Formats: sequence, structure tokens, C-alpha cells
Amino acid sequence: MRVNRISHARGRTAALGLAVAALAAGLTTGAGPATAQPQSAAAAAPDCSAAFRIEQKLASGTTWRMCWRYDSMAGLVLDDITYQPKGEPAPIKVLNSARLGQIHVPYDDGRAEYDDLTGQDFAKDLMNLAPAECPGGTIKTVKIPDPYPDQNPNVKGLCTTTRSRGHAYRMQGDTANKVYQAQGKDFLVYTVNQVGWYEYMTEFRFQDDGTINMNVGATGTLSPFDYDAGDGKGWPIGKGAAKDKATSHTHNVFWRLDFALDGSTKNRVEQYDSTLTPRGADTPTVKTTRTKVTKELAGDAKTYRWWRMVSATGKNKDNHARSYEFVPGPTTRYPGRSYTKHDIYFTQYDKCELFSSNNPRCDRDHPKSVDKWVNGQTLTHPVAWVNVGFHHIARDEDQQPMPVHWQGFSIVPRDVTAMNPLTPADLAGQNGNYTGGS
Ligand SMILES: [Cu+2]
Repeated sequence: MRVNRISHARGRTAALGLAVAALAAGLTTGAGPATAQPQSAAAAAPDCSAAFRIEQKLASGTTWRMCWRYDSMAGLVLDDITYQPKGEPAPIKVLNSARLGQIHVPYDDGRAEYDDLTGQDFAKDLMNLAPAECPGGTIKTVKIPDPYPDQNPNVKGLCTTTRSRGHAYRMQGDTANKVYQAQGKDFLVYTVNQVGWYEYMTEFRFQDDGTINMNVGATGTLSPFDYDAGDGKGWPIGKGAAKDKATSHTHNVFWRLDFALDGSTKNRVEQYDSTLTPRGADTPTVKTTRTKVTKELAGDAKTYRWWRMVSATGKNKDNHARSYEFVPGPTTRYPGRSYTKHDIYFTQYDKCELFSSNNPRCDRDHPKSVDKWVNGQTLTHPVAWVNVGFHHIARDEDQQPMPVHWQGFSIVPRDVTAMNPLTPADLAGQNGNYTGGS
């Protein structure tokens, strides 16, 4: 008997009462660490007790360290994330906190719209993981802060493991049979949360080259209550042309990233745009310009545009400011709500601004969504909100079970180290124009 699904299915009136209770309880477990002071050269161990500490050294010599906790609405939160590739004497802090900011799900027929994190008990419905779904890793027990009355609050729900990702690099050496190559390794941290009939995988993937990927995978099963779509608003997945039209909908996933590069939250945001100058019959030229983003911004992605978060204090051994670049994944922007109209938001840190829509943790007068928080404040402690949308038009293959569909993005180191952090010793001298112009 699928008790969980039946008693906790979205749309039932009981869920609303529970959400309100969660709201009240959530107030005590809410905000992340609000450290504003730069930490001196990043302490070696993250600031949490052993049970909440995660440390993984990958075969290439890169170590990732962080603390985990479990929020009563956001679910998995990773705090105090540091990256230490081989050759770096101390961990380099990247983020104060990384977590989901919302999963907003509007249906194409306009009859339903959900905020899964703050309105649909996303965090409560953490799933126990079978050993086989955390291959080679460790499953930690998570205590749900605010469980249902009938729920065992201890869930074996957090997997940490490693996985190969194929080539990290390849380069032909001087002789025919000399090849410099390395196979990359990732460190993964993930949970599965059930919302209604869906199951969402929340995955953080830390590569040995300093890249962090954040992805949500939607799987589980299509809601059996949504097989009555009107023309143009669904897709038939039963036998015949018009039978069992599953209603199309969008999953707008937001992540909230509180950076603290080199231990300081006083990071700077920069936007880069490249423009093409046609030159008639000649080869076109491309010029790239930097715009300093000094005030809160609702940013729109487009060709030839990208953003990065720049360290206030840290430089690499080439004397270049450390930064992390935002690299978006495929996204379909949902134009139906003010807070989903932009791809990235940079807001000044506010401890009560935790969910990009239907944000419950501010006082009554505080606006409830991220677009409203972009109101001209100077960015001295920028928080990044990344919005990745997936328009889900069901297909026959979605049952049964529904194959995992991933959506997400990466943050990629830009000048965090002076060279490729995985450089083999033979090539360690090849920094800049190493041929000396000869
Ligand atoms: Cu879907």
C-alpha cells in the first residue's frame, strides 16, 4: 500500500495544514551561517560536528570538504564548501551555502501550480535509498526536522559516492606513443525527495578539476490525476490518439548560492558580453567587454553573455583574481510568472530570503519572490539565484517508471589555480607562453 503517496499527495487539503506547521517549525532551523568576515586562510576542517562533515579526496589528489544539514523545507543544504587541488597548501573556500531555492511547477492548462519546496512537503518526503542506488558510496541517516506525526524521522537518505566521468584531458606528447591523459573523477552528494507522484533527485557533483554541477532529476511516475489535458495542453500516452492525454507542465528549478570565495562574502559580480563586428567580405571580429554588476540584477542569458563571481581577496599564483563562472545547462524559461522571467538573479544577502517564490521566512511586508528582491541595493554580499526550466510534455516512454530527466547548471573555476589543477608533473612548467617566443 502506497501510504505515503495517498496520504501526502499534493493537492489534498491536509497538505496545506502540514505546510503551515512546517513553516512555523522551519523558522527555528532556517538561515544558513551569516558569516560576513573573511576567514583567515580557510580553516582546514569545516565548521560542523563530525556527523555532518563530508570530506572526499579523489584519486587525482583533489579534496572536497563541506558540511551538510537538512532543512525542513529546502531539504539538503551543503555549507562551507572548500576545494583543495593538489599543490594548494590550504582548502580554498567556494561557497557558504548551496541549496535549492524552489521547484515551481505550473501546469499548461492553468489549473494547477505548485511551489514544491514551500508548499508540497518536499523535505518531509525524503526517501530511503537502497544500497544499490549509492554504488560504492555511503548512505547517511538524515533526521527530518519536522516529520509527519506517523513518520519515522530517521531516513537513510543521503548518498555520498564517487564516479568516473571519462577524459579530464588528453594531449599528444612529443613521441607517437607518448600521451598525456587523465580520467576524471567526480564526488557526488545526493538525496531523493518525493513530491506527489514525482521523485526528485537533488544532486551535487564535485569534479576533481574544481567544477561543481548542480542538477535536479525528475523521475517517479506521472500523476494519474492529470490525464485529461485539453487540445494543445497535453500528450496522449495511452492507446489511441485522444486517450489519456497527460497534462504538460513546467518544472522551474531554482538554486540559491551564497558564495564566500577565499572565505569572504564580499564577492564581486561581473557580466561579460561579446559583440560581433561584421567586416563585409573580411573575417568578422569579436570584442568582449566586462560590465561590473554593482547593484542587484535580474539577468537574461543570451548568446555571447556570461557571468562570474569574483573573489574579493584571493588571487592565484599568476596573480589573477580567483573566480567561479556560471555555465548554464539547457533551459526553457517560463514567461508566466514575474519570478521565472529571468535566468539568474543576484540579490544582496538577506537572511530571510531563502525561496525564490512563496518565500515563507520573511515578515509580512517583505515581498515573497526573488524578482521583487532585485530593487537596487548595492551588492556587497551577492547571493546568486539560478533558474533552470524544463517544459515537460509527456511521452509514451514516460511510463513506467518515468525515466530521469535532468536539469541544472555548473559553476566552473576561472583562475582559481594558476594552471590546470590536474597538470601532470612533466607539464607543470608550461604556464603562459612557455616556449619563450622561440
Ligand atoms: Cu514533469
